[in-house]
Amino acid sequence: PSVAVIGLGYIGLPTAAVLASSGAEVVGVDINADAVATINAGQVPFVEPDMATTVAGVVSQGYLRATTETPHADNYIVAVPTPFKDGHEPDLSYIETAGKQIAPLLEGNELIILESTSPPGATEFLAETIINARPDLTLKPGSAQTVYFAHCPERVLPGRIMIELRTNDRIVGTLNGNAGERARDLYELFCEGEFLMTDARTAEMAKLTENAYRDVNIAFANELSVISDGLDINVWELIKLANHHPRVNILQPGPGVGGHCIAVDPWFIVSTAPEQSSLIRTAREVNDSKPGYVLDKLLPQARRIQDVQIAALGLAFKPNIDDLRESPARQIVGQLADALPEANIMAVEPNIDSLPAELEERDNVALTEVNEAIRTADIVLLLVDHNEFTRIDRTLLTQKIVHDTRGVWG
Ligand code: SAJ
Repeated sequence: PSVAVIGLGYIGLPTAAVLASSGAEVVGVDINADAVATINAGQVPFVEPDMATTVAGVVSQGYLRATTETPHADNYIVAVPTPFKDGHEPDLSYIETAGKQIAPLLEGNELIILESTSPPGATEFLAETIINARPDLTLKPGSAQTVYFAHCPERVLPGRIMIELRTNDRIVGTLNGNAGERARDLYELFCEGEFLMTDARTAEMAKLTENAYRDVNIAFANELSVISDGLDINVWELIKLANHHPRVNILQPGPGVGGHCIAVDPWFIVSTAPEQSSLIRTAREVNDSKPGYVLDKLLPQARRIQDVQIAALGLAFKPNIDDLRESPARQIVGQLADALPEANIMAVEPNIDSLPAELEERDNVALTEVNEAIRTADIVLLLVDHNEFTRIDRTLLTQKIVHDTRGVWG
């Protein structure tokens, strides 16, 4: 089959690569000409374990090529971003643009799969965008002019994408006709998981539900951590004990929830049903308030020390990756730098070579090696449980004020 993957980001590129390595003829489309050139040279524009070798292989064998011009294909996979605008309203403009790019190329009988995480109704919106641009086409199944739409949300975990693309179960939501069956046939080329067939709207909501569930559970843990602080209880011990119960499984508290999924997707539910989503909204607010709570605990201590030296361990949004997007650690370090102009903040992030621009330009923040930072620090603030930090020699921490937001040092 011929497949065009629209959007070569964190989901589109790995998906294009595994499809191509399974024998499909894949064209990847992206507006970023640099990313396109990089891929066509057999390289990758971002790091994901095992992706580089797959991309290099399929590009050199001619199964995958990248372009900025959308081609005609029998199957389209739309994997563009769905960020939110101010007020946490979903921004469907990338989906709309993708639809307008695809519409003029259609001949009838194509399958268009939306993979982007989307608010309920987004697949219908994509279909309407295309049918409005091409009134000669139809959603009514069975004619030569029918175009078929399905929603197959991605659910892969960054850092394990190349494995989980093949092994995760796959939700397939049909908008019209046999779109779901056709989508399943396509994904079966590489996906060994179970296929769970439903309608497009339920599929959209299922993806949001998974991430909102995790967000609510983490918010519960974060709320417990604040309660425990006031009671002089170690929240990690508390949760470990409670989790021994066979029907209790509480996640871990931390300095906040980051990344581009769990901190974003629940808002799509809230904006769709604001009156009914009070728990989901509150969970988001609890998790978003956690960086401020960490700062409120630390700042009074820091202000009591002249020319205070602070080691801030970790900038990524979660352990053992280089992804700093929507990272609470990064936000905390930025706000520390604002609040303490006289401090020396040693940011430690073993997975990057240079600080992000907003920290790089500060005089009081420097990227520092972990042992050096701990040695000179008055205060050690652990923000991310990277392996490099969990295994450090604890004796280095005696004499220091320690804020361990991940509970890794007991
Ligand atoms: N976190 C905690 N405590 C925990 C677990 C996580 O504070 O116990 C924090 C992390 O530090 C991080 C954030 O939550 O800042 C999110 O990390 P994550 O590992 O929970 O999830 P993501 O955002 O990397 O990936 C999620 C996954 N969804 C679920 O596990 C339900 C992934 O499978 C999805 O494909 C992905 O979102 C997505 O793209 O939606």
